[in-house]
Amino acid sequence: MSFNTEYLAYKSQIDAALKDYLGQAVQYPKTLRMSIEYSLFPGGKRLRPILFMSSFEGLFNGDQKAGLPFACALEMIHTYSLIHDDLPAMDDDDYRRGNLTNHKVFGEAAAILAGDALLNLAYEIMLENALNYPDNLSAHIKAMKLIADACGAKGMIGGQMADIEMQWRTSAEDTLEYIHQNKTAALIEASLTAAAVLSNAKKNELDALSSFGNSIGLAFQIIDDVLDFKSEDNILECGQKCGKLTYPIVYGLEGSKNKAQSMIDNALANLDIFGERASFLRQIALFLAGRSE
Ligand code: GRG
Repeated sequence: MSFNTEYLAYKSQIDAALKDYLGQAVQYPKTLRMSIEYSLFPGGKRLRPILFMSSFEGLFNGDQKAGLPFACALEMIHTYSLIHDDLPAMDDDDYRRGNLTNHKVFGEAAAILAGDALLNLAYEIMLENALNYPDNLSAHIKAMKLIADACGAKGMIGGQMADIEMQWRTSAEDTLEYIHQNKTAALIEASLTAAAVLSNAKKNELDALSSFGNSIGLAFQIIDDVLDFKSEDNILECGQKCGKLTYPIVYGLEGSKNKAQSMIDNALANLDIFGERASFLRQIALFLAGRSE
């Protein structure tokens, strides 16, 4: 099967499961339902759930039924973070994925509540799933905790706060790393390590996936930053005006590209212990390295 076919197969499996969960989760109040649905569908790349499913099934032979609730929960958490990130109090964006942002369509109150509901729903479905696996309950709890940690105050929320407030740490490099490690990389890393923990994987496998996830997460953010800049002039202008700390501002355009490449190399090296079983994950890393949008 080609990489694209396999990617799309995972994506349609995840989309179908998300539709099911949404159907069961909320019909009334209608605005809440529509606001959630608007951001969840058609959605984006579904990167985090695909990372989870491809490692859970591909590396550890995990059972699809046990994994899908985790995959959907990861996408729900990601979607909540984007809805809230776009709000006027945060990034104040009018468009996401080429469409009006959630609050522009449904208003700020509905957008805040849709995000809250998605975050809650993520734990509702993971907890309900855990009850179906009493023999593996401790692994379910550990995997959920790992996800909770990644998106809490010591993870995504902390990273977002630091990004907004720009409280300086010891240096620009250190501050930048803290922000993106937490805002972006933590949930990507947890999408892989949760699969390992749920599968009771060996420590070296967990460590390898953790390092793989962290490296692609940071590379993903660096590439995202690089795509926002067209030239070194552009960077200087933004450094003076936007007040945001990004990789090109700290490392320059070429320096950032080199940094992203070395992270992708490190990510790939970490997959060696899995041999052929990791070929899909390898291709995801290469896809992220070469993405143009
Ligand atoms: C509001 C607590 C809270 C956190 C928000 C994720 C996040 C933290 C902010 C998003 C800001 C941003 C543009 C980060 C760059 C990297 C990133 C996470 C991009 C969006 O993720 P994709 O590309 O999105 O996986 P799609 O559209 O494919 O779902």
